Amino acid sequence: DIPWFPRHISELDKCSNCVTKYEPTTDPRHPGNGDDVYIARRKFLNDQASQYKQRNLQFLLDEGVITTDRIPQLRRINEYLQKKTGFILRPCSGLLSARDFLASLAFRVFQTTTYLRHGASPHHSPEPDLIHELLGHVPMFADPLIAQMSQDIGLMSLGATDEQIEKLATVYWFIIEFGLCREDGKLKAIGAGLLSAYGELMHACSDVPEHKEFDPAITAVQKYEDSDYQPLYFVANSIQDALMKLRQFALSMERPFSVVYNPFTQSVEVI
Ligand code: H2B
Ligand code: FE
Repeated sequence: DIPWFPRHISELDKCSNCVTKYEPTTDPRHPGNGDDVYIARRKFLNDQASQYKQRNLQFLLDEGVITTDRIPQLRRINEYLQKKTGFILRPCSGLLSARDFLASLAFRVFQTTTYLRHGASPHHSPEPDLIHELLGHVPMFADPLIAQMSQDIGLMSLGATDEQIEKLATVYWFIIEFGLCREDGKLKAIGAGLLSAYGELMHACSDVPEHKEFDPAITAVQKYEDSDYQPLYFVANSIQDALMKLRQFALSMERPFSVVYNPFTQSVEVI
């Protein structure tokens, strides 16, 4: 019994199941809990995100990608990314299930939140927000090799078992979200979760947490912290090296069929 997975980019309309936790409406730990203005703004944005349907995006050529005087618009970023690597951002309304998130990568689609973290806690965000997506993830998707490896990992996730998805998600977490690498003997952040959270970035590169060498087989079964700073980080040689190992790890997973992506029709064919 193979779990359902998207066969065409338009079926990502069915891949927007949010993991409901850490909501400002219900969770007293959320800094926006009780802030009705913030909750209403976030609801307005998330209602739009959940209405979103896949379609060809209209690119405006006469506008900048990111400017200091306004919140960047997905359309402009997409225009830029499309030219660089063919990746596109599509709005989503929160942390997605690992299965849905990884399935999207198979189509060179990055599901991105459009709300901002609450102003009461600017240095750390236990959930994705626009700053995390744009500063942490988007630069990676503008790199052709990283884009290709991300898509490969996405393709390997399609129809995978829950156990395989859990392992992929764990390695993804420790590398793409919270990974470090060593450069000239110094620790540098490669993970999007660190690049978008100044407080945790300082913590990660200090002597306080434990640092272990990145090895997907070991990393895949490591328990992680998702509501506070990590007590343990994995260190790779470089982001390319880390993604290559993650891709290799994904390719080694058993699956009773294989998939081929057809970029002309934006479809996955199963063989
Ligand atoms: N959902 C959203 N909206 N953004 C992410 O960056 C994200 C996600 N990352 N769901 C995922 C999970 C990832 O860390 C792995 C695959 O679980
Ligand atoms: Fe992320």
